[in-house]
Amino acid sequence: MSKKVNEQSKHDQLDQYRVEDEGKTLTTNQGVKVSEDEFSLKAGERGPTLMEDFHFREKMTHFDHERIPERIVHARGFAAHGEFELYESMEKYTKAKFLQDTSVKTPVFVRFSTVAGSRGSAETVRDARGFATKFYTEEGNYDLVGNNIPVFFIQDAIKFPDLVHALKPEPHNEMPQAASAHDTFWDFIANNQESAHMVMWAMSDRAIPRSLRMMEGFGVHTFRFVNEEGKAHFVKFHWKPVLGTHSLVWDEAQKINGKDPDFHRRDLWESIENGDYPEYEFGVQLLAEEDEFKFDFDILDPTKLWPEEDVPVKIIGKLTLNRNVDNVFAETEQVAFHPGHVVPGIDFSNDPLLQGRLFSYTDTQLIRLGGPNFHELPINRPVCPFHNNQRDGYGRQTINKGPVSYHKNSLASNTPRPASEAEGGYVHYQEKVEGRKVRTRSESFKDHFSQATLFWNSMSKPEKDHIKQAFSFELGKVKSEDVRQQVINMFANVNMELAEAVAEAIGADKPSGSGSSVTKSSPALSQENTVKKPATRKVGVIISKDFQGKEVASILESLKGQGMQPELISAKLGKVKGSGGVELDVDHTFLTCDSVLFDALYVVGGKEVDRKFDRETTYFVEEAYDHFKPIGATHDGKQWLEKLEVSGALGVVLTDEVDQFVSGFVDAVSGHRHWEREEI
Ligand code: HDE
Repeated sequence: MSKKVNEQSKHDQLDQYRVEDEGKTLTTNQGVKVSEDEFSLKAGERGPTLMEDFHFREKMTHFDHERIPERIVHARGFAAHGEFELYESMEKYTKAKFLQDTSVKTPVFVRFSTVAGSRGSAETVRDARGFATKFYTEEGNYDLVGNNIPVFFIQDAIKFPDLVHALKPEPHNEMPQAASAHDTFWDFIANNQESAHMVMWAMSDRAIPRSLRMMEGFGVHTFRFVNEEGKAHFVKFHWKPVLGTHSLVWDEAQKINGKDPDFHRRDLWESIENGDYPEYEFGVQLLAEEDEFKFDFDILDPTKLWPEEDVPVKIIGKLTLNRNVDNVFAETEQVAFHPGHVVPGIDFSNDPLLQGRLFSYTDTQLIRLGGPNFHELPINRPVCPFHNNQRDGYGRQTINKGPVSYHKNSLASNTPRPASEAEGGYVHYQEKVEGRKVRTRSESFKDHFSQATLFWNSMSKPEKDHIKQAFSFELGKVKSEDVRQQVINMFANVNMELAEAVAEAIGADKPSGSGSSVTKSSPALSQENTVKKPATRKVGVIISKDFQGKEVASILESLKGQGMQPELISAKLGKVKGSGGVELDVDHTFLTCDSVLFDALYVVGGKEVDRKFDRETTYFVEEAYDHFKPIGATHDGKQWLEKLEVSGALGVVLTDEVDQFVSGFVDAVSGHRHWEREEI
C-alpha cells in the first residue's frame, strides 16, 4: 500500500512543474538564448521576413496553437486548491481510506462552473452551477462531479445531447448566450416532462447564487458505499456551505453581468487571497440496501431527491479552499474530472444517467485535451504512484523502461501485477443483475411532478414570488405562443397558483387541469432556513469630504471586526478627509463601481456634497433598496434615506448612536436581503 498522503502532497508534486520566469533570460523552447524579441529577421531594413528566423517561427507557431476546445458544457469555470478533513470515520460504511482516517487531510482541487455559457461568458447568469471536486487520496483520485442542484433534467444519458442542443444558443444565429430564456430550451422542457423538478430549481433563487462560497453542492446520483466486509449502503453526497446558501436578485444578477462579468471568480479569488477561506461541510445520506424500495419514488431516478427530513444528512467532514491556482490554463482548464474516477469503497448505482456519464467524461477529454495521456498533466496526476502497461500516444511524458508492456508476462515476473482486494485492489460491487435487453423506462421513473410540487410547497412566499417572476421572464422571451402555452399547461401539474400567475404575466390562456394534490413539504429546501452571518459581506460606504471623522472610523472598525468588508466609494480616488483629522482611503469612484457589486450600503455622506454626488448617491440608495439590500446611514448620510421616504422599512438602519448603529446594521446584513419590502 502506498504511503499516506497529506494536504501538502499535491502542492509539493505541482512544485516540480512550476516555473518562475521572472528575472530570467529569454530563450527559445530549445533553450537557446534570444538576442532580439522586437523585430523579425529581414532581408534588408524594409525587406521580407526570412524563413530562417527560428525564434519568430517558434513564437508564432506556439501562439497559433494556444487554444484548445472549450468544454462542451461547463466551459466557464473557476477553481481552487484546498483540503478535506474528516470529522468522523465512515469505516462502518466504506473502506475508502480517506473516509476512515480522521488524522488524514486529503488535498483537493475544486472547479466551479456555469453550464450553458461559453468560456468567455458572464458568471451571474440563471443556470445550474457545477461543483466538481478531485480528492487526491492515497488510493488514487476520487472525483465527485456534482452540481449545486440535487436533481437533473433528464433520466437517461441518451437524452443529454438533446438537452444540451436545446439549451445552448440556437444554431442558426448563435443566440442567446448563457441563457435558457429561448424557444428551443422551453420546447425541450414541454416535450420532455421528466425535467419538471429540475426546472423548478432552475427557476428558483438557487440558479443565481450570491457567491460560489454560498451555494450547496450535490452528487445528484445515488452512489454506493462498500465496507471491508463487502456490505453496501446507498449514499447521496452533499456539500453545505458554512456561510449558508444565498442568492442574488434577478435584476441585480443581470446588471452584474455587465458591470463585472467575472463577479463569481473575483469573489472566490479575493476571499482566498484575503484568508477568508471558503468552507463547505460534507454530508452523506445513507440508506440500507434493504430500504431501496421504501419510498414513493425510485432511488435510481436522478430527477428525485431524498428529502432530508426522511433521510437525514450526516455531516462527516469539511472542505476548505485555501490556495488559488498559479495558472488558470494549466490547472483549471486542463483538469479532467470523471464520475468514474472512484476509489475502493465507493461504487456506482444503476442510475441510467450516471451509467451514461461513465462513458462521456473520458471521451470528451480525448478531444479536449488532445489524446489519452491527459492523466499525466500535473493537475490530473494522482499523488500515489501509478503503473500499468498503457504506452505511447500524443504528449506521453513518462519514460517507461524495459521491454515488457503486457500482461501476463514472465520477463518482468508478471508485473505490474494486479493487487488483491486485501491489498487495496478495486473490486466492483457484486450486485446481482438480471433482465432482458430492453430500451425502455421503468414504470417507477414515471412520476415527474410530485417532487416538483414538494419543492414548490417548501418555498417561502418571497421564494415563490421569485419562481413566478423567473418563469415570466423566461417564457416572456419565448417567441412561440404554442411553446409558452405548453409550458404553462405542464406546470399546472406542479401548482395551479404558479401556472395561473405565469399565464397571466405572459398573456397565455389559463391552464386546464386541477393542479397537484401533493401537500408534503421539506423545510430543508428553503433558503429562508439557511445559515445567516455577516462574515465577508461587502459594504459599499458612500462618503465625501468633512464626514464625522471619529464616529465613522469607529463604525468601520466595528464592521470589520464582524468580518464585513467595507469599501469606500467617493467622487474621486485618493484620501477623503473627515473631521478631527481622520483620513480614509477611497477604494472606488462612482464610475468604477456600482451598487449591484455590494451586499449592503452604508451612507456616510459629508459636509461637501455637490449635485453629482447627490445624484449618484440617490441612484445607489434606490437601487440597493430595490434589491432588498441592507442600508445604513449615519450623520449627513441620513438625508438620502429620509428623502426616499424608506426609513422604517426593514433592513434600513438610521441612527447617529455608534453602538446602536453597529448592532442594527450587523443584524440587517446578516439577514442577507429584506424581502418584506416587496409587500410595501
Ligand atoms: Fe456532466 N459533463 N454530464 N453532469 N458535468 C461534463 O465533461 C455529461 C451531469 C458536471 O469542472 C463534460 O470534462 C453527460 C450531471 C460538471 O471540468 C461532459 C451527462 C452532473 C462538469 C459531461 C451529464 C454533471 C461536467 C463536459 C448526462 C451533476 C464540469 C466537459 C448523462 C451531477 C466538470 C467535461 C469540470 C462536465 C457529460 C450530466 C456535472 C461532456 C453525458 C447529472 C460539474 O463529459
